[in-house]
Amino acid sequence: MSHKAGFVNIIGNPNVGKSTLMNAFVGEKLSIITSKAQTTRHRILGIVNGEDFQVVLSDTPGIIKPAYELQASMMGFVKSAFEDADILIYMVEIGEQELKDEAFFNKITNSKIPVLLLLNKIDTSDQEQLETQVQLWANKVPNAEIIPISALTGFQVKEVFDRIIELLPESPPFYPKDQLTDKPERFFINETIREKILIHYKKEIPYAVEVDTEEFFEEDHIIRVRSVIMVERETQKGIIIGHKGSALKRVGVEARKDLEKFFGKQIHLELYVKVNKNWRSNQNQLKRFGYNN
Ligand SMILES: Nc1nc2c(ncn2[C@@H]2O[C@H](COP(=O)(O)OP(=O)(O)OP(=O)(O)O)[C@@H](O)[C@H]2O)c(=O)[nH]1
Ligand SMILES: [Mg+2]
Repeated sequence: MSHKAGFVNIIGNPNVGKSTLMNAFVGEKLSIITSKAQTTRHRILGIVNGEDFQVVLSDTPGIIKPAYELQASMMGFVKSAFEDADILIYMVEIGEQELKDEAFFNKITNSKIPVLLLLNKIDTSDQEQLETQVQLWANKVPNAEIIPISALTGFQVKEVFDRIIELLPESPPFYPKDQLTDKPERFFINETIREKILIHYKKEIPYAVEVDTEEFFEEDHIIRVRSVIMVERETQKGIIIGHKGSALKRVGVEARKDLEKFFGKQIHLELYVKVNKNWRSNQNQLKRFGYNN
């Protein structure tokens, strides 16, 4: 029996719905999703296995002009996603006009591999706007196949997946058939906590935060976790903790609920906050947190 497999890498501007789409394909919440830009900071694999296929999806950070080391590393992940793709998914959202980074945009328009341009969030548009947008992107990226979708409602998501399978090259699988992702358990704990921080704190705070899980003990019926929330400055520490610890407590309660669903087990989650001065601009710290490319 023939077997198909390959890398399908999702790229695009921040906040267009890349992570929502990957989670929809995989059927698990591998990537965190919020209404804020720059939610995703890593390249995260989501693997969909069938008897005669393996689709290795990559969710990537939204494309930005990097202003500090962390963002430069995030763009390194995007770059790597261009290098090993068998199929590129370029996601745009309704109303969007351009990809801000010209070099990346040229890579897309000159791509030798198939490009699926997914016009997302069409649940928020009408027919007329949709037609104008399809025309706009057909002119800008003539080498792409344009498919309007809604990653949120699932509209046309199955059709995109079927098209991916058609386009996939013949190949043996790259990963064991029961593998879902390339990231370890601790990564999903860090990300779930960071999602709650993105949701509950304003302005610069979420962008100054990194989460590191220092302890992870799995017992029969419970997983015991201790994670540190790192901020860049003393003032941010106070804001994260909140009045009598109430803000931090809310993060802990909400993250624990999500993690219990994700792991299917009771979770004991201990959180504390630490200042790690300017970690976003420190190469060694970034390497330690997995931003090494
Ligand atoms: N209305 C609508 N909203 C959507 C759709 N897809 C995603 N969203 C919302 O758009 C926001 C961003 O979604 P994400 O999946 O986090 O976007 P992203 O491209 O991964 O963002 P970054 O990781 O920051 O680059 C969230 O609030 C989603 O719920 C859609 O099809 N329709
Ligand atoms: Mg994302």
